[in-house]
Amino acid sequence: MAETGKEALANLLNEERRFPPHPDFAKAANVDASAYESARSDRLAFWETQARRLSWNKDWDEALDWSNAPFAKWFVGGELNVAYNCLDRHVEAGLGDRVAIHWEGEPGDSRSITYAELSAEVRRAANTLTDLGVESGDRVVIYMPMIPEAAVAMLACARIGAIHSVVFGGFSVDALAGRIDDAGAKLVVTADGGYRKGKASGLKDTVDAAADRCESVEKVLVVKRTEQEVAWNDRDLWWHETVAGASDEHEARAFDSEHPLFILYTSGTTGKPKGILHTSGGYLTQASYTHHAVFDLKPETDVFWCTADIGWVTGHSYIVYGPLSNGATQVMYEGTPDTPHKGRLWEIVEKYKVSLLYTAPTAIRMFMKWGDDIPAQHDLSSLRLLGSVGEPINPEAWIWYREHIGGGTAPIVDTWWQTETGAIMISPLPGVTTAKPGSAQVPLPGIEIDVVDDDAQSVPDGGGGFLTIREPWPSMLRGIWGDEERYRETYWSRFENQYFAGDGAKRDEDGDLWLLGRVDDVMLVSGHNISTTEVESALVGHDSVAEAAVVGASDPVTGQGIVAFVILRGDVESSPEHLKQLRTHVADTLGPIAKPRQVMVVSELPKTRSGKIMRRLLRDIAEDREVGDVTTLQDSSVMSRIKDGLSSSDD
Ligand code: 6R9
Repeated sequence: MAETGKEALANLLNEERRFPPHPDFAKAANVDASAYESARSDRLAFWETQARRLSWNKDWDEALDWSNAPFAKWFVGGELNVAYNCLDRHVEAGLGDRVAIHWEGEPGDSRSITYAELSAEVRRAANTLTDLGVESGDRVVIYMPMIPEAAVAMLACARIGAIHSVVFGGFSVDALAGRIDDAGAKLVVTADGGYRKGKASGLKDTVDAAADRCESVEKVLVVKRTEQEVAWNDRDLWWHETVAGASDEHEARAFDSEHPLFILYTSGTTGKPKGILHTSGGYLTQASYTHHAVFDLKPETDVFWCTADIGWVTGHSYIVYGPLSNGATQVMYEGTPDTPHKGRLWEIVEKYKVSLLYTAPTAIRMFMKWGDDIPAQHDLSSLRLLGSVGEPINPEAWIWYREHIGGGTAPIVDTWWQTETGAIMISPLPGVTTAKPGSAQVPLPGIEIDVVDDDAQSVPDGGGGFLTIREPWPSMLRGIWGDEERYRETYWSRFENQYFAGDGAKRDEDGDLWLLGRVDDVMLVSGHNISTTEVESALVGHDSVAEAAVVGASDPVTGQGIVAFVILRGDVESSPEHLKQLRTHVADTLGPIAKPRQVMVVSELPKTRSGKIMRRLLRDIAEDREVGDVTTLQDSSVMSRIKDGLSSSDD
């Protein structure tokens, strides 16, 4: 641990396991080490080469205009149509019969949709949107379950130059109305409902209540999915009565490379949600290239599956734009992983012979808790690569994922990125990088990442600090919708000329990056900044623990004391002795400074819809306060259940 007072973040965890790529995988990989060299010798030329993987109606004059920093323009003067790039060009290349989406409904219904079919449906939807008065630059809110029409609606917007804003199908009337209002959306696309946890859950009533409050909404387009009763208003139209009958002839007009493509709201930790704005050419270039490079996609043979919801940026970049621009065949699943049974995901992997799987650490830890025997009942031998996104993956979860899902051989790509970055920024390249469990490792070719101290100076290898991005990248956000100042303030004011990501990180002795969680969550114990991630990983490293969340609670002696919430594996029974063991285990792994003051056993943790633990709420419990704003929780009743069921140990 660094001794100086300038230490930004302590470096406690030591992980020695190494997994080099299998030589056969490396030999056949889409991208080899030469990509790093070409990006290093000419970064902009490297990104121009990646942009040429797409089809442009008009070539660009300049790769990057950064003269108005922090507002970037990429592929300046170029023109393209994003939807054409995702669909029509594959059909024109003779791939119309290739399956684009194997869709699996929660109740067990399924549909396989080819590129020709998806392309035609998007053209019909584009004609319908135009008929409804939606024009280039207008905003459309999409509030849908995980059904193919969600992707169709997004692509129809892209095709006509309308800006989509997808809102999670689980969000409340308030959250939805706030987002509709902020964007001034003309149209809302929704469904009667969707299936989750074995039940039809309604969406239309939430849209009705939100639209009643929002003057901008002119029409509501409704897909029939669950066939439940819905109220009907003058502004409502059924999808099957409009889109289904529309013409499938539609010319894809070319738009400027910087034409806005979508807004996606991130909740952030406090305040009003930020509408993150993305544009066309640069975004698609990086979403497409990273999908090709990081997942090693072979479109002729692979079956890709990203389990994210479409309302999360991961669903935008790695269900819609990345995979479709690359002509991939992919799986899309409507429901939850435990419906009707805990092996549902593995049953789907087996059914479609999924070869590339992309999911979140929260899901992996849940599978660990459910037990090894569940995936073992299915043939998972088709899987040849696994991905992780959303949070740091604890080394033990990484090892479990590789062993029990990846057959002990599949490489794992731990991909760090954000809504704001648009696409993957830090990740191993599966054919190049010797993997270290728990580390996202290296910036992708063409991406300049740093870890800096409070004074914006790079920390040496072995040091910890703040993760920053030193150079503009193609899929970077172009601002916050309607709030230029907040964009500068949030991302560009803490360090001069560097993008501040809000994450803590350390650089190990080899220069590899380890993400350490949000800097807002860092704990200050006896003058040391300790990351939540390292303590959580140490706890998950104990045989009995499936999942852990730690927070710093104010402490009269140490400033903050570490309070841990743990979910135990399978049938483990807790006892005061066991909880004491856990505290000792952390001290043995990381040093006495990181020993939790208190460990509490819980059966669940408060999470956002993308699976991120909301430590702010746990801090309220640890400090015995009223629990704060729970509106972005996946399940808002979880907090009272946690409070009621606590059992804990302290000295
Ligand atoms: C894609 C996405 C962004 C935040 C990010 C960081 C965390 C995402 C991670 C990771 C460690 C990874 N995060 N991937 N932390 N390792 N591989 O998640 O976007 O929902 O905007 O969240 O998620 O804290 O800053 P978003």
